Amino acid sequence: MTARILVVDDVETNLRLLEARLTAEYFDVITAQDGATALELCARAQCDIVLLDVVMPGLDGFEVCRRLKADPKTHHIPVIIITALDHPSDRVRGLEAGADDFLTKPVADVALLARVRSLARLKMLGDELRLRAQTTRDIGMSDALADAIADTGDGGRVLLVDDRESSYERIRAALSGCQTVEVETEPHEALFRAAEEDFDVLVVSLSLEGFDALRLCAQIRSLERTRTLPVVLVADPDDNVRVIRGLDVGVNDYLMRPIDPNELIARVRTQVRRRRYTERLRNNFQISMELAVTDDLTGLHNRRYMEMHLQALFDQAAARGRTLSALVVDIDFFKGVNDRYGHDAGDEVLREFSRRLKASVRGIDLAVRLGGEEFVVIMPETDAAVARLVAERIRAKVAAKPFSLGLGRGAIDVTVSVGVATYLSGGDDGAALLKRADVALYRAKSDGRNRVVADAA
Ligand code: GH3
Ligand code: MG
Repeated sequence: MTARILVVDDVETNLRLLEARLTAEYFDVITAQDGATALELCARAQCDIVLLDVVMPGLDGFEVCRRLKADPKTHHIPVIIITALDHPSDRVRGLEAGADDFLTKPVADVALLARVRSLARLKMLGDELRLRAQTTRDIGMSDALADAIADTGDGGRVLLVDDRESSYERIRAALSGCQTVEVETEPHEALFRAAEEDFDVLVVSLSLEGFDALRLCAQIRSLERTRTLPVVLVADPDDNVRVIRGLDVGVNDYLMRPIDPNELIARVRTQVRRRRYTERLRNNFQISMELAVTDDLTGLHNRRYMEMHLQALFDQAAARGRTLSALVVDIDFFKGVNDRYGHDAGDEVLREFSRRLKASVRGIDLAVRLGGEEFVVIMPETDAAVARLVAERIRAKVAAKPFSLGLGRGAIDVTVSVGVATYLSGGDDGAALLKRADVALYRAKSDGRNRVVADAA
């Protein structure tokens, strides 16, 4: 998938120049000649990255950037500010407006493409996470965005990998006002610590003695634990070629020596904010996924999860020419437990039953609480005879030992009835299988309960 870049400049020739260079690299390019148009295009989700000129009539680049970053709809779009004014204070203004990066006119091809590529990669990762969060109807989503917008990027934990004392002392001094900085002079140790500890950003000196800093960066990118950890390079001005290679291996940002403390602060802040934003999305996604597929009371899978996965299990069984069985398990006279001992006691019985159920099935079996006191077990690669045995094992495990009601309320005898059905190749589907198991369960109930009945088919 190619990224779509919005180029914003009031001077037509500048627009065409950048458009031509980006199009030649197969980026999709759209243009705007003023800030208001740019904001509108972004709000309509028309682009992946914005290249923004600073000096424009009306809204200038800083203001456009500030507005993009303040709006939850456009907050996540990476912005590169392009300026002709080679003043360090201007770069810092851009970064403080929330820009993800800046380039100075005339824009060098390599720098332009390296930056655009690395931001495009990051944007796509972020998009994927946001999409997944939306798919699971994540309720915490808007909180994550609000937090991200309010986040100043201060108070992060920085691991500084640098073996020259004069250099790391300068960097530490610049950052220590707003971040917690730990220095690591040993690159191997740095990799280990990055994986084991909880850092927000890695700042790496490109000129390490006797070790290729780019190797460290590549290792950071390849380890599962550190893949998404932001890396900022600090380079000497004559090291441009290696900086470009660094961006190619996935370094997020760089600074040239002599270090401008304000620029360093702003760049690290940007990475800390970005890191926290992605982490929040990731956590939200995990929590909402778990909530979406788990039953609160018992920790078993829920009906929704079963409905999502039953078809896949069927397809797999059909493709491999294997069989598959389903059990429907229902607690006998459960209403009586609630009536006699209270709802809490009933809940405790459901929990204890779930533990016994789980202990009676294999890891690959899908144990589900359908709702109420009705449970389903889907067992891949299990024929009718084995399914019956498992059902009988569950029944016996429940009947063998009284259930504690908790809180010194004593214990009671509980029994279950089980209906069993096995997949017949051709014609059957998940709903039909469960229906047959249900009919068998009904017979187990009417035949006197505390028993297993297999579907006759
Ligand atoms: P049978 O042997 O025919 O299955 O009788 P039963 O009493 O188990 O079946 P019935 O469907 O009449 O009652 C089910 C009861 O389960 C009714 C409902 O109050 C109770 N129940 C459903 N969900 C929960 C729950 O989450 N916690 C508790 N404590 N009770 C629940
Ligand atoms: Mg029941």
